[in-house]
Amino acid sequence: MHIQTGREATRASTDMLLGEVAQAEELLADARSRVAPGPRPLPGEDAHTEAELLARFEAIIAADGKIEPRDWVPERYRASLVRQIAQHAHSEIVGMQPETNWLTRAPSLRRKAILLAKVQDEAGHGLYLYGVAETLGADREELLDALHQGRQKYLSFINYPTLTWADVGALAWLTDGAAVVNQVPLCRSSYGPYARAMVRVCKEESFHHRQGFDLLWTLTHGSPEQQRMAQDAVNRWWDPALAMFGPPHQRSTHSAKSMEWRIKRFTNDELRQRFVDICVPQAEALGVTLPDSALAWNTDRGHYDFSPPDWDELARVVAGDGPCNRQRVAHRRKAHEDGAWVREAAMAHARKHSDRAAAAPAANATASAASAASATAVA
Ligand code: BYC
Repeated sequence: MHIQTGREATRASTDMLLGEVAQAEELLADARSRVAPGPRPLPGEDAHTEAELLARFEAIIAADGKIEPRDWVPERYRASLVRQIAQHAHSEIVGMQPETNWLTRAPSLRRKAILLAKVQDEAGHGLYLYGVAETLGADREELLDALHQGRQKYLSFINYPTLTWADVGALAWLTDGAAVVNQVPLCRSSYGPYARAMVRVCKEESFHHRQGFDLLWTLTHGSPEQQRMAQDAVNRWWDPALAMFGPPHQRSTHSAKSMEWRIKRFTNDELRQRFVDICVPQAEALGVTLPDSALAWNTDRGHYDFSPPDWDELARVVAGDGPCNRQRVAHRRKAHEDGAWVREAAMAHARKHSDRAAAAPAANATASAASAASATAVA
């Protein structure tokens, strides 16, 4: 009998997750055909009552179709999506900070290039997601104000420090790994623009996760000092990664409604369990120990048993009292202020372009009138 090695199991789980992304991509392509025919009513159309609009919305959800930006949606659906997508976008852009800390200290040109690419990807993910929130009528400036004033959140793990180079690997292996597990089902989210953004994001996050694994692999196969660094970083990032999935189901305020609307497909606990089951063979392949004495295979359940993270700590960090909350928000505000001139220059450039485009037909019309007049004069 062939026994799967840790490395084979690691590759198999990555392939499985990317396979699910590919399936979601196919479902997205034919989502239109699953929706009952007929015009999609818009708000304000007298012909449709609110009850008809709601029935249409519910039919799209029930058929596992996609809601698109011009569709009528109940206000609670819209608000809940904006809340989640804004939190997601903020997590991407504030999440660049723990890693940029190490860009200037990467141990080789190759590692530096990889890390630069990863951090740039995260900026890109933030942009897709703010764009998705805008399709729901949100204003990007207002979302950023809400982040800077602490009215909107970003994920808790970002408020922990990256103390050594090994943290760059552990953060990517564990938190990008958790992000992929969490986001693969979001590729099947009922909101079309969010689902499409997630397909691309998941493919990139999968690369982030693999480069984290590769970085840690190098350290765990290096000197005893490097092995100790890798283990220490894994010890510190395990609980923040588990907490990324959110509170347990009975304490989750949004899950039930989000699942009914097919924004989310699984509970926070189901996804957390999936992550643990995927991580254990990967840890074995790396040669690191996961810091949980309760971690054990449970034959009856067909899953690993594990200890939950400290929920009080999660609540404290989300409320703003983690090790780096103040530093992260202050840095974000400063980056926003420092970038004001770039935004102004981009807006001025865009205005110039649209003014030129608007003036072009008039200028062309004047030119052709003049040439017609001169042609007449010659004749
Ligand atoms: N940290 O009812 P619940 C990345 C909040 S970045 C902070 O379960 P829901 C990366 C939750 O927002 C991309 N807050 O909520 C970047 C809610 O608060 P509000 C990461 C948390 O929405 C750089 C309240 O607690 N991916 O990967 O059903 C480098 C109640 O929770 C947390 C995403 O952002 C937390 N851990 O489920 C490396 C995924 N957990 O809004 C990597 C998108 C919960 O009522 N988001 N809260 O004030 C989601 O999938 C869902 O929103 C969550 C929570 C699973 C996070």
